[in-house]
Amino acid sequence: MVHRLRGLGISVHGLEAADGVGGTWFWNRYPGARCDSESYYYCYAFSRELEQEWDWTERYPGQAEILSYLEHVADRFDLRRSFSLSTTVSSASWGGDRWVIDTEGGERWTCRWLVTAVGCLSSANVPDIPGLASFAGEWHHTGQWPHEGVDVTGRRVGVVGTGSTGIQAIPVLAASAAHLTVFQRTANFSIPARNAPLSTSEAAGYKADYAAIREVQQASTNGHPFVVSDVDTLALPDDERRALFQRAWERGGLRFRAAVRDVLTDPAVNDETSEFLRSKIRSTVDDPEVAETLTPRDHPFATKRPPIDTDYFETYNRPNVSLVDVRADPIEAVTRDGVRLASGAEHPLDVLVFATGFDALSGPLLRLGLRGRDGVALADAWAEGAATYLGLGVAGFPNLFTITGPGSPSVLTNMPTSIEQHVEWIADLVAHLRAHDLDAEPTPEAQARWADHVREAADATLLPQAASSWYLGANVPGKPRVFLPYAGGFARYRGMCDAEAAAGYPGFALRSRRRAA
Ligand code: N01
Repeated sequence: MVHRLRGLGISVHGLEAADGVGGTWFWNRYPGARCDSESYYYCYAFSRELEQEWDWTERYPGQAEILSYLEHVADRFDLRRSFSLSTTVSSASWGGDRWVIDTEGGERWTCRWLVTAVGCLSSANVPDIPGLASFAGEWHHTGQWPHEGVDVTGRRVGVVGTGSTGIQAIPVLAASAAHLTVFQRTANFSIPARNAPLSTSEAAGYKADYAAIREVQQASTNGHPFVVSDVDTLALPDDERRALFQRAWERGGLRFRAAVRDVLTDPAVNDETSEFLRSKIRSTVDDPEVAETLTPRDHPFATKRPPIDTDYFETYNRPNVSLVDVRADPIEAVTRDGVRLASGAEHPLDVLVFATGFDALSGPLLRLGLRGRDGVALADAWAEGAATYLGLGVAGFPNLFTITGPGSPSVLTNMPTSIEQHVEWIADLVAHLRAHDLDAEPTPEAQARWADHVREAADATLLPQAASSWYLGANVPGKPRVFLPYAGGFARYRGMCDAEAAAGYPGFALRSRRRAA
């Protein structure tokens, strides 16, 4: 965004809480942290030179490699001079004709346009468990992992949470811990990632093919360069259907979904797919009781964000790993020595890891302390749940634009693709506002229509069936239940954003600054 606005000749400055660049990849340094999108397309597309000069080394990039890439981008485009690091925004208020931003360090910034790039998954959700402060060992949330690392060699480690993060961290922690106890509340589906080094010829092939790869991404439902199969899996004989699932399983990763048409819209297709994945858990995990506890039965496959893994289910065959079902026997307290369950069972621990996710999508924006027209706090405007127009702006908050905000495809897509689409769209809007000396904010009518459409788009899929999903805000106690991301597909969404711009932004109230002055 900074690069793009600079290109328009606009004075731009970035405020960043961390003391380095990298965002999610700066903070999430837990053991096993790796991207679920493949490296050749989990990257920027705005610079052909950048695409060609950067060499990815693995099918899925690890945290350290992505962080080096982002540091390279910051240097390559000379971005650091436009950022203040270690600068946490404490509040931002619309002052009538500009935004006034205060930081925790006592600085004050003003700007005409405020663009948020705070990410969707940056507000750590640490469960409020009685006694945590009394724990004599060390505890960490995966999204705030110590930069010096945590040596678990020979120690007793507990992990709470079996989402994408827990599923990545558990096998790596188990390899060095004396004992690993996994506290599972909801069993999850997971597909083998099948990570491997990227060969020179594969990497060269991707580089030669980027124009076509980007085209497929732009036309896709979720920003991944996968063409969704047109095979009607239900029409196949059982053995052929299983063979299709098996081939997709062997190829691994998020592209498993692309092999199964209608998996998120047709319950019968989803049932077949979910049953195939459950059979894989049974055939991988030696102890049938442990396998049953690990088998998801409360939500259809992919209605919660589907994790991908390296040896996740295999890890439960290790003698130093135990699984505790905290749905059956909930965590009652953290004690000085470990975790105590409602039954009174005690699990002594030296290290406790919370892989418990985030106050997703709305949380990072609420933390900014935003106040719009008439001093209305975003927290009040969103008391019934986050509402935006196109996920790009909020009624009552002039000249505020939200990269991958709630109500946009964001977390249902390959994030760099959605981020770039928003950056381009916001840059065009800002150029329009500057050219015509206008302020802009979504109209309440457009925002209400969009909220209806976001709901309809989710209801046309099986996604709302996952009752405990963070897509719905269900993972944070007291958070309003609203389906937050837009599930209507990336290409369709991009078309709607383009149409909004082409029509002169009819969903926005555009006010002349001259008249206001
Ligand atoms: O968080 P999650 P995450 N007691 O919310 C459990 C992205 N990501 O950090 O399902 C006990 O998915 C909770 O249980 P339940 C990706 O988009 C990407 O794993 O609520 N358990 C669940 O098992 C992902 O989806 C990548 O019943 C508690 C877990 O903690 C998103 O980040 C890698 C609990 C939280 O799972 C978030 O994933 C990792 C409690 N009080 C993540 N509270 C890559 O691309 C929560 N849980 C690499």
